[in-house]
Amino acid sequence: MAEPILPPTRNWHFEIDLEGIGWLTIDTPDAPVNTLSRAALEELEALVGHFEALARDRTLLGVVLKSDKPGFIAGADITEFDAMSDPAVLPEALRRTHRLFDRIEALPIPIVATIRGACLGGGLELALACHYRIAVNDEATRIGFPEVKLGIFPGFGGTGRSIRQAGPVDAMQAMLTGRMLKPGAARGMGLVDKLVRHPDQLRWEGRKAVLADKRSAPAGLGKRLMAFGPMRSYLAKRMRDEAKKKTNRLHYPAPYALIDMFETHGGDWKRMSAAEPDAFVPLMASETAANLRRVFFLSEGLKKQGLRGADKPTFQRVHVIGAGVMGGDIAAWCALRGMAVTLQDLDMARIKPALDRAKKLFRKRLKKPVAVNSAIARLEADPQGLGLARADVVIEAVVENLEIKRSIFADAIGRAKPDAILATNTSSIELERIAEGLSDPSRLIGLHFFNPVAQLPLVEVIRSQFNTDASVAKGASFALAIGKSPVIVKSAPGFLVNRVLMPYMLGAVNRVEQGESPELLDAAAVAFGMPMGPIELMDTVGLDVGRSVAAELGHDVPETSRFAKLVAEGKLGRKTGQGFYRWEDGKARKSDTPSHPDLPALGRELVRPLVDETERAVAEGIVASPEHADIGVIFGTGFAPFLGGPLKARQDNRA
Ligand code: T1G
Repeated sequence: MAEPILPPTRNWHFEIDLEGIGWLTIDTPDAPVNTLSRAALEELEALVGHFEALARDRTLLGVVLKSDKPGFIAGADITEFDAMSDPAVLPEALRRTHRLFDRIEALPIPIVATIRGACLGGGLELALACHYRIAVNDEATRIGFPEVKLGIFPGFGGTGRSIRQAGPVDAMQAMLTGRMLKPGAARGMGLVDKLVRHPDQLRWEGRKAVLADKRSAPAGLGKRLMAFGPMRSYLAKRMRDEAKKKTNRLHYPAPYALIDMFETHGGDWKRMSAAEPDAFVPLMASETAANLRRVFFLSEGLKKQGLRGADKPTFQRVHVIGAGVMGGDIAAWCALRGMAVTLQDLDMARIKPALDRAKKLFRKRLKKPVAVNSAIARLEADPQGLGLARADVVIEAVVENLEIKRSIFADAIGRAKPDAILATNTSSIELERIAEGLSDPSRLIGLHFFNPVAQLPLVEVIRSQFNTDASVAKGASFALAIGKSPVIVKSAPGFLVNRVLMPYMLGAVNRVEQGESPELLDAAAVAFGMPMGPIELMDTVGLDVGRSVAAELGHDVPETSRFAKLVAEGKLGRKTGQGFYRWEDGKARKSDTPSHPDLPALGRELVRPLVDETERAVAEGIVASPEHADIGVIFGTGFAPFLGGPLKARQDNRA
């Protein structure tokens, strides 16, 4: 029926059907997702030249841009960014893409983007240069500008075009947060024009849009108002204040550079886009951007620890034993992520508070009552432990008591499905000691979650000497299935994260004992790039917990120390309202920070024991590679992503 009138290139396939509609398919070879590599853009340039000629001949009525992969386009090709960062190459490359997108927009025939799956960064910028956008309204479709997470902002004209379509408030918000929007939200903002329910409808709706010569309207005056004159300065100031609460300009310059650009040029979308290349180049060439790219690839690499292809397991039912803070929150998280969960504890009174917390989480994250209710229905109180026999994954999170854990798993191994994962969330008992007592010790792995479960992306998958590669890989697969990032860690005291945190926290506590100000130390760690200072962290973790972890790791806390005294007096930190700080409404009350000539240098000093300990953990083979240590410590402690991880920071002489 349809004939390819232009030979397919490496990345594109184009054909015109009998109605005169052109179908342009992107298919980046050898990659799971489509990207706009330099080659793909050059090939597109040639194609657009043909479209111009065909439109003049009236042989082409319009073009539908589509992907046959599960995703649309995941943006520019990040693997090329190191090479592209060269200031001698980048500005011209960007301007060339700007000219290409401008030519697409200037075509007299309608160009319609049909979107399914990921439509991100440069992919969204290309869609915005088309005349009309149709997206599938499903769970897989995500639309957004994740560039800030890579230390940059949109560079293919997207800063201006998103403001044109969505108005400055929503567009800047999308670019500054990097959030991936659901199709409904993108439609509400004006980044997308029409939604369909199913990918199969894209073809029909794309055709209709071409035949009707559909053209998306820019944002109305009401939305654009904030881009004008004094309103724009006001908005820029508000956005800057907001950014300051979250990031330090010295560490993450991209959001601030984008706001500056908006303040100067945001009144005219064309000028905004035209200003992009000059502001973009220094960001792309920065150490921050290089390190954030490293974090992206390391994080993607963690997915390879799971089982893939035909071996990829599916998980439907999770049984959690222990409805305390960790067990309850793990159960809630699994239910949030679509698993059917049974939560077991001795009686309903112990399970109820966990269910209440879960409801709060569901409301906060899912918002829509239908979604909230089905998550609530997926999480079932199970005081009898009936769910265990049906579960694909059994997670134990009861008190840290060896005998209790042994008896739980002795029972579980007899009743659970033979291929179910059996996992303990212990953070302090050696995995081997729990496993030893079992009829098959190879069945037990560790799945170590972090508190708060909903916020920390890391799960340490703990491997005992009895485990096989396949059993830990299955554990990693489960972590991935619930949207967490797994790092496989050898069973050893403190695993990776607690082990490296403890010397950092205790080092700071020691300095407080010697009279230094907690406020100063915390401010220094934050100035270095930590998300929270070590003293505030100790208060947050709980001084009793901190002390017992310290003891397990062989760190001495003298009875006469202020730390030991606070624990003895029940001043355990945030949870009791008093620790090193006094706590009110979940916030530490801090006095003014004493002045210090070089806060970042002091921060660096404080962080040194953490970096040293990470080096030791790698030397002892606790994790598979230095890269796993870096990403594990970033995801488990929040260690400065812009430095690329503790070991990368040391290598760069930054820690
Ligand atoms: N470039 C290169 N590789 C990419 C890529 C990209 N943009 N996106 C994904 N990959 C690779 C990834 O490394 C992994 O490879 C595989 O694809 C993922 O497959 C000028 C500057 C799209 C939501 O930041 O968020 O456009 O490890 O099946 O889990 O403004 O990847 O398999 O070898 O595991 O379903 C902005 C980042 C670029 C998107 C898919 N774009 N990607 O997740 O996938 S900046 C991004 C993602 C830009 C312009 C600019 C996710 C995903 P490997 P998968 P997934």
